[in-house]
Amino acid sequence: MNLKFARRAALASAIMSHGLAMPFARGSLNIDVRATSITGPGTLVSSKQAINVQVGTVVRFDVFATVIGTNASLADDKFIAVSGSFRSGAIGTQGTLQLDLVRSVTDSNGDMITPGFDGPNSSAGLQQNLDGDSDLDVGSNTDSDPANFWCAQYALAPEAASAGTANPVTGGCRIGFGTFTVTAPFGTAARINFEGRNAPLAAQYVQDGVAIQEPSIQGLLWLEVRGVPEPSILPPALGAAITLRRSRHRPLRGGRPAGESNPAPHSGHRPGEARRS
Ligand SMILES: [Ca+2]
Ligand SMILES: [Ca+2]
Ligand SMILES: [Ca+2]
Repeated sequence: MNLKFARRAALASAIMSHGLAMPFARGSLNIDVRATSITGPGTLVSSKQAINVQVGTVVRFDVFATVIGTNASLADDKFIAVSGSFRSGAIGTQGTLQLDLVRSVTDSNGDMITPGFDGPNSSAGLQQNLDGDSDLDVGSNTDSDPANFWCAQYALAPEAASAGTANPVTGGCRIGFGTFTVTAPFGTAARINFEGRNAPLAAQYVQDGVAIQEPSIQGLLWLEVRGVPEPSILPPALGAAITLRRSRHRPLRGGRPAGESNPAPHSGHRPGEARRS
C-alpha cells in the first residue's frame, strides 16, 4: 500500500467512524471545524456532532488547518494563510455563527512570545447571512474582494507554521475558534463548515517543502448540530387502531394480561394524553 493510498484510507476510516457522508478530498490544505464544548441544553456526541440542542444553546468549536503531504515527512507540511467563509447551511437547525482567530501572545514590552494567526491581512470576518436562510454566517459571497472574508494569516508570514498531519480531521495547527448559538432548533441538522474562496491567493501553505498558492476549498467534514426532533403526531386512523387494540387487552376483574409488567407510577398525566389547561 503506497503512502498516499494509506492516508486516504485513514481519512476514509476517520470519516466513516462519524457515520456521516462527506465530500471527497480535493486539496491538500483542509480547514477543519471541531466542536470543543457546549453550554445549555444538548449533548456533544463528538467533535463533529452535537444533538438535542435548544434555543440559546452555544456550541464552541476550534478551527484547525491541516496540510496533507505526499512524502513520509510531516515536518515539511506547513500553513501560512487562508481566506474563506463559515456557513451553517441553508437547511436544518439555525443559529448565529461568530468566528475569531488564535491571537499572538506578546510580553509587556510588546515583543512576541507566541506567534498567532492574526497577521496583517487577518480578519475575524463579517457576520451576515450568506445562504438564503435567516441566520448569520461569517464571510462573503464576493470571491473577487478579500473584504469581509474570515482570514487567518500566520503572524510571521511568509514564514510558515507546522500543520502536517496524516489525517485531515485530527492534528494540524489550531488557527481560530468560534461559536454557533442556536436560534431555531429543528430536527434536521445544521452542517457548519468552512467554505472556500475562489481567489488565487486564498490558500497559502507548504506541502512537502514546496510553497503553494491556490483558491481555498470547502472543509472535508462538517460539524453537525441537531435540534430536538418534533414529537411525532399519529394519524387519526392509526390512533383509533391503537385504542381498539388496548380495549381488547383490557384485563378482567382487575387482573393484568399475562406477561404485562407492573405499570410505572405516573403523575396523573398519561403518556400521549394532551394536558388540558
Ligand atoms: Ca443556517
Ligand atoms: Ca445563513
Ligand atoms: Ca510532507
